[in-house]
Amino acid sequence: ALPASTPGVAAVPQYPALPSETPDEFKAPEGDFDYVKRTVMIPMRDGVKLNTVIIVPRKARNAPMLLTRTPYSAAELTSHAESSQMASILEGYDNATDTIIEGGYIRVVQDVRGKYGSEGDYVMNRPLANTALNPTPVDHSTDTWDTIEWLTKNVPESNAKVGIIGISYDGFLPLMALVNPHPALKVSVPMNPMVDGWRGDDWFHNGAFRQINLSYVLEQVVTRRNEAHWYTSHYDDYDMFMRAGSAGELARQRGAEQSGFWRKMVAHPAYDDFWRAQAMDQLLAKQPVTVPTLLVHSLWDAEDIYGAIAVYKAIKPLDKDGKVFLAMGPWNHGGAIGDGSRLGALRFNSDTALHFRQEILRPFLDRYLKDDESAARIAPVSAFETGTNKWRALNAWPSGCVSGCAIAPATLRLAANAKLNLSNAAPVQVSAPAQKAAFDEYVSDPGKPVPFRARPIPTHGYDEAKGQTWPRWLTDDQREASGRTDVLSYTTGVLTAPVKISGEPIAHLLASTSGTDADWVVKLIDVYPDQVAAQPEMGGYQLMVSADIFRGRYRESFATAKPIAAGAVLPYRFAMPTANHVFLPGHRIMVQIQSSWFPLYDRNPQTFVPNIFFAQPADYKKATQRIYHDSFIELPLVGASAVK
Ligand code: PG9
Repeated sequence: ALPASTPGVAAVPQYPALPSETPDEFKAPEGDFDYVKRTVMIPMRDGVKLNTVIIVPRKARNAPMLLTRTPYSAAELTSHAESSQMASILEGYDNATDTIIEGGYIRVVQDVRGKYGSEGDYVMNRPLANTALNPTPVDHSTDTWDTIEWLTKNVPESNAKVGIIGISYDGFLPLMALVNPHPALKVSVPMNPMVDGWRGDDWFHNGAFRQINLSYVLEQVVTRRNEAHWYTSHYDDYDMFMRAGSAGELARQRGAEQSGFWRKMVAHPAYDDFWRAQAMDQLLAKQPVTVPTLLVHSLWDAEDIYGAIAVYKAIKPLDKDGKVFLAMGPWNHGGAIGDGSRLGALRFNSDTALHFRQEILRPFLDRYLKDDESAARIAPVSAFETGTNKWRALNAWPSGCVSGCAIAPATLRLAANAKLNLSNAAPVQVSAPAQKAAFDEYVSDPGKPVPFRARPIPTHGYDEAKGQTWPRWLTDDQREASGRTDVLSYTTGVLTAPVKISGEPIAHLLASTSGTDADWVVKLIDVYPDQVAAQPEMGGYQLMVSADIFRGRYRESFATAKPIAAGAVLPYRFAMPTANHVFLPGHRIMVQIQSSWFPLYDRNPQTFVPNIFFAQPADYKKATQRIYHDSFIELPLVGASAVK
C-alpha cells in the first residue's frame, strides 16, 4: 500500500504500466556487450529527480534488482572500467561484483538527493523527515520508497523485487530503507553501516573527535560534485594537524565553515539530540522488523566499527520470525567485497570474503529475491573466529559456540611490574582506590601526542602506492607504542591454553590526572610468540584485537561535559569494539593505556574548555596521568582459561 501522502506534497506519483514490448531505447546495443546500461531520472514525491543507473544483464528475464544508493557518484560506481562486460564496469566500490554477475542480478545505483547527477539539496546522513532535524517531508526512506515504486514498474526485465545493499554511508541507506519499507523491498544488506556518528562511527568515538575526517566534511558537503578539495600542506599529517593546533582552527583555515554540516558538528560536541535523533540503532528499535536484513560487520573496521553490532543489538530482540542475520569477518572497512585472505600482516588461510559472498550473501539474496526455496539457509550468525581462523555458524550473538557455550565475564587486571593477571573471577569495579593503592603514571604531553600509527602518516587515503594504508591501520604492530614512556603496557605470562573472547570487552579504569580533562585510550592486544615459524615477521607482533578512546569530560554523561577534578581518582567505564578472538597458547595478552591517538583524534588540551574545537594554544598543557592497578578489562570469556 502506498504510504499516506505527505501533507503539502503531491501524492506519490502513479507510474503508467510499461509497454508489453521492450522499447527500442531499452534494446541491447549491437556488439559483444553483455549488458544494457540505462541512466534515468526518477521523480520523487516532491518532484526532485534522482539520477539512477540501471545495468541490465543482456539475458535478464524476471531478474531481481540489487539497489545501492550513494553520495559517491552512481556514474563512478558503475563505470570502474570502459568495457562491454558487466563484470568489468562494476569491479570496485561499492559492488559485490561476483555475486551480482553470478546471481544474474540487475544492478541499480542511484545518486542520493543533492549529490552528483541528482537534483535537490544535500544533507549529511539526511535525518528522518518531518522532524526537528529535517522539517521537510522527504528523507532517504521516502526517496527509497519512490525509487522502488518506479523500478517495479519500469524495468521490464525484472521480477519487480528489490534488494538494497551498500557499504559505509551506502550501508546507512539500507537502514533508512527499513523505515516504512516499500512492499517490493525484499532484503536489506547494510555493510559496515554508519549508524551513530558520535558514539563509535565516523565523527567521534566516545566524544573524541576524529579530525582525520575533516577533509570529508568539506569535500562531501560543499558542492554537488565534490569540486571543493581539501589540500594538504605536509606529507606527514601528524605535522599538519600539530601546526594547526585545534581541529576547529584547521577547519577555519581550510574554509570548512562553508559546510553546513561542519557548523552543526561544532555546535554539537556532546551527545545531544542532534546525534541521538540520528542514531539508526535507536530509530530502528522503535519499529517491528519486517524486511529480512543481513548486517555485515568487519572486525578491523577503521571507520564504522560501531554500527552493525549496535543495530544488531537493537533489532534482534524484535525479530520474531528470524529475519535478522549477522555476518562478521576479519576485514577492514568494506573488506567483504574484496580479497579476504589477508589484512596487513595477517593471513587467514582462506579467502574469507569470498566465503562470505558465496556461502552467506548469495544464498541470502537468492532466498528472498528469487523465492528460491532451494537456496541454502544461512545461520543466524556467521562469525569468523580470529586466531584460529575458523568460521563459526551460531544461533545468536554474542555466543561462544553453536551449542551456546557460556560466556562469563573474566577479569584482566593490571599488576605491578607491568604484569597483567587474567582470572575467571567476576570483575569487581572499585570506585576509589584502597589506601596506598599501587599505580603507574606517565606524562601526557599535547606537544608530543602519541601517533596512532608509525610516522610519517600520509594524508588519509586509500592509495597504497602513496603509502596511504589507512584502511588497514587497525592491524598495525603496536610495538612502537609499547616502547613509549607515555604509553603504559601490561602483559600476561605466556598462555598455556587458548583464551577465547566473544563480544565487547569493557574497560574499567581507575585513574587520575593533574589536568582538568583527559582522554583515555585502551588497547587489548594479542602478543605473538617471539618466533613464528610459519611467518617470521610475526615474531613478537602486537596485534590490536579491540581498542578505543574515551574523552574523560563525558565520564558522567555523554550529553554533558564536565571538568575533571585535578588529582581526583575517578572510575571510567566504556565498552570496546566487538572481538571474536582466540589468544592461542604461546601468545600473551597485553593491555596498553595512553592519552592521545594523533592525528586520528584531536588532542585533548587536558585543561577543561567549553568546546575543544575552539581550544587555544595556551589551553594545551602537559598532565601527569595515574592509572591504578585496580583498573581492569572485563573480558567476555568463553570457557575456562589458563595462564602460566
Ligand atoms: N563511513 C565512511 C566515512 C564517512 C564519513 C567520513 C569518512 C568516512 C564512508 O562512507 O566512506
